[in-house]
Amino acid sequence: MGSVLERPKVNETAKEPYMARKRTILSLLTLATAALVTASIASASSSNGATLLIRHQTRGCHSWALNGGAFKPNQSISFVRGATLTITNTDVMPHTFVQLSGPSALLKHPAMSRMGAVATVTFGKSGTYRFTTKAGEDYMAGVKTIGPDNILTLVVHVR
Ligand SMILES: [Cu+2]
Repeated sequence: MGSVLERPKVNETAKEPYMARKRTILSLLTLATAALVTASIASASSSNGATLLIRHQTRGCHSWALNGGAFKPNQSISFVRGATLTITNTDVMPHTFVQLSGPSALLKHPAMSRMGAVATVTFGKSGTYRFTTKAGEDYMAGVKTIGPDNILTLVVHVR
């Protein structure tokens, strides 16, 4: 730019706004690239699938865990569009996976009515989906639990 200032020709000063614009466009591109990198980091935490395991436990009767994480009745996860959640029910009672709100998810075999039954849910649209399960009666008599049965809830955010 120093040489432009040393030789102030009319046509070269006319270039200035163009050059300035070009720099602005370049820095916008840099920002856009940074945004894309940020987006891909964000989508790394919003995966394209997960597993959800329902188990029996004495306190609260049942709980569930995502991807081998902590068992707790209320879970949430972020997915990219097209992600599939695989649910396995190892509880001593049936659970039917039920959608409460959000865009319609594709549920396959939601009635998990034997030990080890598997359901899948596929998320085709962006939005916030809410689920619970409807628990049935124990498969066998004499199962003892402490406290009221947990109500399992799952919130799924899809980008
Ligand atoms: Cu249970």
